[in-house]
Amino acid sequence: MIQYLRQSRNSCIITAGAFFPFFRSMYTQMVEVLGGQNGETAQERRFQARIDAAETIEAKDWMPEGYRKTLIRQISQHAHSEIVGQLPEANWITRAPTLQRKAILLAKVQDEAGHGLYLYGAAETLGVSRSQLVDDLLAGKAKYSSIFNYPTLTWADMGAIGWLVDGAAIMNQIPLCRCSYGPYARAMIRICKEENFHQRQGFEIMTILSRGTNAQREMAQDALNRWWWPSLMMFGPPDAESPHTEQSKRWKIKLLTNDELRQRFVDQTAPQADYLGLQIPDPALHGNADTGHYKFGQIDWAEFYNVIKGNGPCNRERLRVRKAAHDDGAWVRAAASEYARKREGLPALEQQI
Ligand code: BYC
Repeated sequence: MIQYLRQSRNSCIITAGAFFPFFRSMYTQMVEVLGGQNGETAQERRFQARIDAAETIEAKDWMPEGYRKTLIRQISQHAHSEIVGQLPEANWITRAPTLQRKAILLAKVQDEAGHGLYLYGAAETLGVSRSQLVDDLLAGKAKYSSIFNYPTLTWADMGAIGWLVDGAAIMNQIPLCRCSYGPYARAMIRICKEENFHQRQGFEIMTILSRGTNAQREMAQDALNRWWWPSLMMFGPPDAESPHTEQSKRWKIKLLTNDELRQRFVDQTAPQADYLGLQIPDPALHGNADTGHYKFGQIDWAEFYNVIKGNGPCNRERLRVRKAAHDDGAWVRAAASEYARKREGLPALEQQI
């Protein structure tokens, strides 16, 4: 695998591993590059020009260390979110109201596992191992989405998660299908197709409940009350307080800012709540005919920061369950590694069969 070892602001060494021996002869040398404006090296300027020209960056291409690190951070957080995100919904698989609902929920939760795997795979192309990423999660060093630290108290929460949480996820992730890093963008295309189904199944649960008995309508309203504000927090802190947005936009790791995506989500979701006959729990929410956007009330950012620091209602429980599942799976990983090791010893022809 290629490793980029940054030496100083204006120089870097690029080494290529055994998989790309020709890189070794071409590039294993100190590459002196001219300092440019804003302290950018010529190599960094060429890289930015590729981004500005909407070229896709691939795993073997040169990239600034900051770009690689930002991608690893974002993609791995995203992968962890998919994996931890299975837990709140898995809580309802055994209690789904019908066999059909159970089958749908089971398929959705399995999809989340698949999304996690595509994303860990995309992160691995950047030279980090999956086991390192998982260790960071279990040690509490890596983040996952704040939204999965809230409890799922009723069946209506399955509807609210699909409608709001997957709805917010799609809003965030559709632009990522056009992000600058090829392996991430391609993983996102596949994920978004499945997220669409997830969002629709959630909205359908909410539709049935909101047209049902009084008790069902109340249950749907209660779920909306609890999931609305945490869903708005999913998009991250306000732009003015987001340390990563500006650089990530420049690198096209993010295509839109946190506030832009949040506004789009509110604009899309408020009319859907009207259609359901449910009340969004925000007295300040109103459509503005002049701007074509909904204005909404103040988000409780103290709650958001508290959750991402590890103090949300379910943070400890989520990590405890995740760690137990990881420990329980140790024998599967050992068996798979042993199987792979034995296969590597087979002649090439047999390996292909
Ligand atoms: N939760 O400068 P900012 C899903 C952190 S999975 C926790 O704006 P960035 C689904 C942020 O990491 C949904 N932490 O950062 C799955 C940073 O901390 P560090 C997951 C958050 O990266 C199963 C700090 O706050 N989606 O939908 O430019 C079932 C400053 O923030 C959160 C993705 O991961 C948060 N909500 O922007 C159903 C999408 N927000 O790292 C559904 C990909 C911010 O410096 N990720 N932080 O310690 C992104 O688009 C971006 O990473 C974010 C944050 C918009 C989330």
